[in-house]
Amino acid sequence: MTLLLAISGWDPDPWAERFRQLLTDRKTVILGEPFDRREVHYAITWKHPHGALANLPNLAAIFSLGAGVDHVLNDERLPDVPLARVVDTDLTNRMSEYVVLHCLAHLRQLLHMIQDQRGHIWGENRGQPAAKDVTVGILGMGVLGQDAARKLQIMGFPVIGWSRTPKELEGLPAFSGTDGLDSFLSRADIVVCLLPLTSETQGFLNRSLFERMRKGGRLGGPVLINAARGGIQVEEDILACLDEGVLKAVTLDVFQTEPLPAHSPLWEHKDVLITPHNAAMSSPDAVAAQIVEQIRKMEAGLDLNHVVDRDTGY
Ligand code: NDP
Ligand code: OXD
Repeated sequence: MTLLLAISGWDPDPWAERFRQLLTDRKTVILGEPFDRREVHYAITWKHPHGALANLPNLAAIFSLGAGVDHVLNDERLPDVPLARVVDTDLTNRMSEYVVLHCLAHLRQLLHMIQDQRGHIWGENRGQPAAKDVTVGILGMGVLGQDAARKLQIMGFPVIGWSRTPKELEGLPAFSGTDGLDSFLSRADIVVCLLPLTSETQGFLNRSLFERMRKGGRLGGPVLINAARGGIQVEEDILACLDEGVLKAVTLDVFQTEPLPAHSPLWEHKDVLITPHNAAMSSPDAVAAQIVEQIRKMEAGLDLNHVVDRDTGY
């Protein structure tokens, strides 16, 4: 039985090494090495080349190395076998660190502080709103959204959430669906996007949404943080809305094209914080062990965890 690692954009070697350590009774191959297609029972993917998982007659399951699976589902030749995604404590904690970091950065006006420092300006008279006066709204109240919400509450932020289906979350006002979106947007000073990229969320962070975000809050305008997927945002609208004052500031970890092209005006914009799609990296140590556990479960006749619903796309 062979495990096929079909990874692009990340170094496959640490993954192969970890799987080989954990599964000594199997063969692990990296796409590009010679292998017998009939022997492959499991495929492990991060942005695999489209079609690379077709013609594997004994394939039993596909495992995404990321929490998001848009990179898998956009392959039109994807075999019809169960697809499981990553739900991992380490990855969840990393994302919450990122969300808390960037909410605090905007609360404490870090972008202005950096500019003041570069200009040798002692800007002590800038206002300093407290976390309790700034509401954070999280788009996407799944595994990552719920954990980030709890950690933001510990920092003192009032937090609200929005999801596709209605939710009851203790101590956390929750909105859902198209009907609940405007109420959600009108209450949030900082909007954090932790949605999956699907046919419904493609281009969702656009001018129409920014114009419906809360105005006049303690930050002097709405702030957007997108740590989900670049395909959810319309970068042209973000830039125009920043320039027109519709948006106050943004943090972006993900982009329509990655790596973000050197000529993108986002790099230079004074109200933009950029990180290189590293809000929450999958760690080979934690994630490979989880996939091996899933393989063992499957082989014991049990159901896989975290199986993706191909109809909803997440
Ligand atoms: P989950 O599947 O656990 O949660 C997704 C949430 O989004 C759910 O609450 C779901 O609603 C909601 N949702 C989905 N579609 C819609 C819609 N059309 N309208 C409203 N709400 C919607 O995912 P995770 O929390 O594990 O991960 C979220 C995303 O974060 C991933 O898909 C990935 O793209 C991104 N990510 C980015 C990383 C980075 O480094 N930048 C790292 C890891 C993940 P409901 O609860 O009703 O189903
Ligand atoms: C993920 C990611 O989806 O790292 O896990 O983007």
